Amino acid sequence: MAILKILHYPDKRLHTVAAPVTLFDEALRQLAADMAETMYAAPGIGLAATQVDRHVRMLLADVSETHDDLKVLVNPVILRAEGEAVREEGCLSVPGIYDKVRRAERIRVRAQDLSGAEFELEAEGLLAVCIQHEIDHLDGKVFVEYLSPLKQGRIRTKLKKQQREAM
Ligand code: K1U
Ligand code: ZN
Repeated sequence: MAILKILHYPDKRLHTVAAPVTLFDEALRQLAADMAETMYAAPGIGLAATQVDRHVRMLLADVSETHDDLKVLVNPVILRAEGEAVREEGCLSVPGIYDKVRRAERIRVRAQDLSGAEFELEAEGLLAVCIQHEIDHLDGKVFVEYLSPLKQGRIRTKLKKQQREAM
């Protein structure tokens, strides 16, 4: 397994729309294993393939405290979204920035597993928020895009400065 490099906002590659997965092969399983290692090491509760510069529709989520409830969703589609919740979000691609975002409170998702088998999942609370956040990544959207243009500008300036200082 390997720890992959996570792209940081405002990297343009984070705005790539990921392609559907059509091949459920060993390379896909290896990518999922590497993404899991990367997510747990970060540490994070979710990770989309987009964030590690692989533009295929696969996301991981594990909101358990014990890191033993890994969910791998390939080609996820939200079938139903209900209610509204405003929660503080973070993002491994936007380090050190946390802000409130309004999303659906409960969702039903259809996805495929690493063998290509279809399944459906009901999620609520943090898991529902996390899956919506990761699907946004697959669609090329970063959570800061829900914030005001003023906040987005400040975040961009702060992260560019951090990146310059790290060079
Ligand atoms: O997509 C990502 O960048 C991962 C992100 C997922 C997420 C967090 C909160 C709300 C919505 C989506 C993170 O995991 S940020 C880190 C984080 O929230 C966390 C890290 C360790 C323990 C608990 C939470
Ligand atoms: Zn994120």
